[in-house]
Amino acid sequence: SCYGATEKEKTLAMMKPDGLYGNYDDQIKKMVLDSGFSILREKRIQLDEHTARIFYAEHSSKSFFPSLVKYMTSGPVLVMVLEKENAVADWRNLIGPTDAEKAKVTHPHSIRALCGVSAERNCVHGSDSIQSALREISFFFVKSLASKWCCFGLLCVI
Ligand code: RTP
Ligand code: MG
Repeated sequence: SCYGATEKEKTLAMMKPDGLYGNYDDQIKKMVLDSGFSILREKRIQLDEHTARIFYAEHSSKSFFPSLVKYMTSGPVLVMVLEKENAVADWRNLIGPTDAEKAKVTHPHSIRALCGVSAERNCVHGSDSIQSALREISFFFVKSLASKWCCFGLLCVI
């Protein structure tokens, strides 16, 4: 039999340190709920260097990587599992483009336009694909939350 599954898609959202420092959390949560997402889980954590490096491993060869790791460990973050139809793409649309300075011009109603300040300090994260969402939800929460899982006798598969 199968567990943990609803038919709705999930994504990992995060308020980065500047999102929390700036006290944007209530405003961002209101935008999340007004846009039809359910917040299935949330937790406030302090990323250490090791965890930040693994989370953003895809960028490890980029010139901005050391600075990104410093930024992401500069204070607590709030990680959330959001659920809704089309959650991954819809959350990316709601947060807006990576460069928050440009977002203020091109996507003035986006979350990054609201609380971000630059290409780096963009105050929120969103998984960029369904595969990334699976990895990232499993990274911060229990794996069983990330997707549907089924057990056949003692063998359980995700
Ligand atoms: P995220 O993964 O945090 O949701 O952001 P994203 O997909 O929009 O952008 P991505 O290319 O994955 O970059 C990850 C984070 O690295 C920082 N960054 N800095 N200085 C720069 O040019 C630069 N480019 C990216 C940002 O914090 C970005 O969100
Ligand atoms: Mg990304």
